[in-house]
Amino acid sequence: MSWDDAPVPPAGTLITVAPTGAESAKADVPNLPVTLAELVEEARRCEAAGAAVVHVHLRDADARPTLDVAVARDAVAALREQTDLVVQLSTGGAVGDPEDARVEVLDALPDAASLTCGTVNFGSDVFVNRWPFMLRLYRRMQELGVVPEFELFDLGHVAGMSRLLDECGPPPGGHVHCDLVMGVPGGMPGTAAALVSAVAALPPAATFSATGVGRTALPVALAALAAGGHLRVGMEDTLTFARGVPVRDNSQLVERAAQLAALAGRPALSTTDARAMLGVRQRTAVPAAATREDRP
Ligand code: KMH
Ligand code: ZN
Repeated sequence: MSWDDAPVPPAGTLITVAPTGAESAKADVPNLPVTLAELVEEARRCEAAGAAVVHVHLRDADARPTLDVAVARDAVAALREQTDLVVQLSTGGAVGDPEDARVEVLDALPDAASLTCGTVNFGSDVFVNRWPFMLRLYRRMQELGVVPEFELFDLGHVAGMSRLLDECGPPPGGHVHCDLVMGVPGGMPGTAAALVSAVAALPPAATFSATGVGRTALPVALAALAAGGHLRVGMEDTLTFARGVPVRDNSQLVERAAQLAALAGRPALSTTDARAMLGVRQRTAVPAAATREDRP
């Protein structure tokens, strides 16, 4: 018996940044990245700080949430050109967005896209994800080869994800990765106990990241690392860096996530390793010299 016989945790930590979201208004949060230029610049800084995936919500010319496919195509192209991040489009959009638009945004052909696995109360609203819609979204991702990230806001969503996998088979790339979105009023609380319960219910080979909204950001990040999970951070979920201190920008949150990951002995994964883990196609069009590992 050696003290080193304990199960080996994953070697690195996948850091996803969710820089914009659909819930905050630019008028209230002036440093929120909403234009394409702001999004790309923020993404570049977050990549340099340790992010490997960018979860993208789009805004129109008036900074309002949009699922317009042309806007999405431009964002996917610009992010691919100027970063090596895995580009994950949101299909959740804003509460109340029509189902057709939430599916059609996949025509922008991102590397990956979110797929929420059930309906949930969302503050004073309801974020509706009917079972037939989940099936439609998942099947379209399978057709297009877009890798899903299953968004789980509640314990019942874990069952929704398992039901999708049972009925439709594995996702493109073959690997199941989900994100526990915790602390939304109406969803599961952002506590270590809730995280442990959700993780215990995941399919055996699945990996997970977790994000805690608002003041649950740090406890959830620490619990996720302790449970062998990965991290999502960003201004979609957190606008306060510490009590009474507003977030400076998304890279500040990524830097802190990378520090926590390093302290946990599982430093931030490179974009190449993130692709391998998630089953996302490697960038064949990008010369090796342009990947993050090779940049000065
Ligand atoms: N904005 C929320 C209603 C996702 O991106 O897929 C949904 C959301 C989930 O953010
Ligand atoms: Zn989102």
